[in-house]
Amino acid sequence: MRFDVITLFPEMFSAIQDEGVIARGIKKSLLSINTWQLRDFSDNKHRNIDDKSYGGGAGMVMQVKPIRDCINKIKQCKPKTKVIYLSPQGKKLTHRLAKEISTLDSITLLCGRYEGVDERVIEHDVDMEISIGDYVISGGELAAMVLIDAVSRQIPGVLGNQDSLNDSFANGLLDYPHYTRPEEIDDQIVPEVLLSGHQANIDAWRQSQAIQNTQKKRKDLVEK
Ligand code: 4H6
Repeated sequence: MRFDVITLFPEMFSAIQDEGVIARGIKKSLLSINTWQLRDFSDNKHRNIDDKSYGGGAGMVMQVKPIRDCINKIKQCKPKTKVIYLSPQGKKLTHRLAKEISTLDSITLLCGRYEGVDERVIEHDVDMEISIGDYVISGGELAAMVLIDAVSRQIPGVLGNQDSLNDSFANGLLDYPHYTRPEEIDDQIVPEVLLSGHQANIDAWRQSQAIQNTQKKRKDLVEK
């Protein structure tokens, strides 16, 4: 999978490219991230890509021309790329949606700043508007990085083992509790079954804990 990212802050993406799961995926050539500085598509010497909002108000709006030119440039190389705009108005990102996106060959992520992009970009150039949750953040970059991480983990071979199969949500449930050494600390002990060596009992206990956890912490997931 190739991610092309359109942003005013390409340096932010070093946060996910230099270490961790995504860095490993890049090393194995299972994925690549290409950033595009939107200011390079400005048509003026100040490198502006935004202007005042029609109708008034304080905020600035990202203009159509630089964004459209940048997308068209990416499409010269990847004509079938799906353009995703990260915004609070988008369809909510879930495990299921991340998995669907992970089957695509090329994704272009458009990161908004200011008040977002001119609506005509959404109408004409954007294939899918996605939100990472019902809250506002200062720019689309962090949302794009969340999407890149969640999608990349679903690409076969990106995770060392195939533990994504056991992720919370992969089976519609939350995770079971985890313990490591020591067996006892400040009078808190590890559940006996985990020390028993009886794998069938351990699996059954974990499954039942996952169900109880989901009941207790996320009733909404159980009802669905
Ligand atoms: C598009 C439009 C994504 C992008 C407006 C982005 C939350 C999410 C942004 C804005 C985002 C999400 C700019 C509006 C800052 C508020 C960038 N916020 N905003 N939930 N912010 O996925 O002001």
